[in-house]
Amino acid sequence: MIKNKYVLNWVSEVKNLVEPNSVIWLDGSKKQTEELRKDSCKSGELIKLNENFLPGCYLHRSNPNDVARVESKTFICCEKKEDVGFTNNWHEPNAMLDKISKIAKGSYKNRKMYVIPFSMGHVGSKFSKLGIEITDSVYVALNMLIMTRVNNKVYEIFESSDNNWTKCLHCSCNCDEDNRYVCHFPEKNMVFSVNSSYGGNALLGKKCLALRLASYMGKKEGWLAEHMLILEIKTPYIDKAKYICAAFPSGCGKTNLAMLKPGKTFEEKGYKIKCVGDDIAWLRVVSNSDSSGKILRAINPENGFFGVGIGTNEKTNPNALKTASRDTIFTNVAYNTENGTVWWEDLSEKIPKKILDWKGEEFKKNSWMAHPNSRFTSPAVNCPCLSSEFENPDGVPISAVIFGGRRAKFTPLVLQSKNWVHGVFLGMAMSSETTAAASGKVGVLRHDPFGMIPFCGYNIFDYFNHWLEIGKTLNENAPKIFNVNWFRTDDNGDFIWPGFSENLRVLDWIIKRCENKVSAKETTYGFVPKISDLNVENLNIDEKKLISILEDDKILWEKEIKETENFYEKNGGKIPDEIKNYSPPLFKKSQL
Ligand code: GTP
Ligand code: SPV
Ligand code: MN
Repeated sequence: MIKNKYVLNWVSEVKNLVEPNSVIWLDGSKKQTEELRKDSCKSGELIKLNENFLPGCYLHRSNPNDVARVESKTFICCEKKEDVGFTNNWHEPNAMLDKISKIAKGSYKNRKMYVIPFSMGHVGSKFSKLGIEITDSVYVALNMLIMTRVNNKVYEIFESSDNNWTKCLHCSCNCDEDNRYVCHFPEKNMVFSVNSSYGGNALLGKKCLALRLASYMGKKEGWLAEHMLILEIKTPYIDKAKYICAAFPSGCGKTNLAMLKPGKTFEEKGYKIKCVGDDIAWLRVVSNSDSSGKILRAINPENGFFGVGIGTNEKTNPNALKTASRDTIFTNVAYNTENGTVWWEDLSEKIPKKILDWKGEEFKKNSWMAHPNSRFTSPAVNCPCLSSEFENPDGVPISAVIFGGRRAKFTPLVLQSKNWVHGVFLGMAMSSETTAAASGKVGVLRHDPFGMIPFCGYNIFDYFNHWLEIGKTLNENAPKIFNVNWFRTDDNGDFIWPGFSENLRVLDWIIKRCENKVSAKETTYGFVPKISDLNVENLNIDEKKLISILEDDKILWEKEIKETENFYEKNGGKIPDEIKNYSPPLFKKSQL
């Protein structure tokens, strides 16, 4: 138990509200975790998988109405509506607190209340933030134990942390969709979520704290909380490892890029990729150790991966499969009843003979066996390519920032911005086809600036300006900014670029650009590779098609810029003057 009086007061206040029959403080110990796992198997919340094939692994089936984040039920509750901007749902805080407290009242009756003190980021680092999640779901508790740092050191640091931590209250209730709310109270440093126990709605350290509230804190304190992977890359032509951050919207390839396994051609040359993070990055401007000005450093605040099942296999992402081969909770995947393992579409060519779908039902033709947003929750330490810098409390220095998304017909394979300000525009101009990570239609093109549309906890126009300010402090040491697109399709709807391990060819060009080792073709809208500079050795791709995705289409950009400007104006804002007027002028005045 923690003795900090602010902590005790809040825990007791919550206890009075939710009325549990017992309170259990989680400490992350093996013994306690094992007890929770046993309890959850008894209650049916988890199914133990075959210890020989998947040691320490469990299957969880969520309520079929509760399979993804629900953006329409996600609110930022603060005093002034204009503070949340057009990308968030706003609600007056006290009225919302009243409403959800009524829903939560007595909802832990005959249930246990789990109190989970956690650290996002390395315990005690200046990058890190503390939180306490209270939940009545043993599934949520076990996920939090994987995704965040929960240990004795966290308990110690809480004693001297006064009120400086985030309150995260989760109530399973009866999973009633109509009364589902995920509410953030930035001014109270609090998250309160009811009637969903799924992923980003319920593991409150993740999207709620580490993005929505953290982005708000970052704006106030001068740093950035981003929906970004962090990867380490070693190339034969540079002695030191380099680090790249990449922001892609949900379901657009962060985990896959972060765990990329180089193909034979690159491996033999000495290329290595290590993973620092796969979903969230916290970035700070700090003085460089050799006192050559300021640089951007990043940490991954999480301690595990909440990865997408579908599409993950031995070919596409062997590192993720290894990561999920022990001590993992699988959610909404199919169950191979013959050998007590799991399955999802594309995991293997053949569907296992004896299988139950994600709802626990028999095989049905033309229906998903695993849910499209089925996930694995695995500890970071399981990852065979985890970077040794994962545990560096000072983070890693960032050389390049990449933006990207799913665009079947627009934006080239890779494009380098002309400078930071232009790079911020590329982030603002991001659009992507929606995926199963959030409820709603899949494959609909929508604006998703910086991959943050569901996650920026304050006015997105202030966020754009915050990015511009960060660029000014970094000055000439600012990372180079790029845009990539692995998802261009041909007339048959097939992906043109083979993706996955082959994406290293693009990373290679990006690093060479950062190191001034390669020139580029300059277009009005950025720099693209000369075909001779992209390593296509042993790559099986039609040259004409490759050329088509390397080209930067002027006409489409003109249309896109107009559309982007209209979109922001329609929503009561505008492209910052700095972008409109910056020098050298990349866009004609009439275009922006
Ligand atoms: P969130 O966890 O929702 O934030 O997703 P993410 O951005 O980490 O995406 P992830 O890496 O899990 O990939 C999502 C889907 O895209 C999976 O089905 C992948 O198989 C697929 N995918 C990832 N990278 C590529 C790629 O390079 N090409 C193609 N065609 N598909 C990819
Ligand atoms: C995402 O949707 O971007 C995810 C999954 O990473 S969730 O944790 O549910 O937000
Ligand atoms: Mn994500």
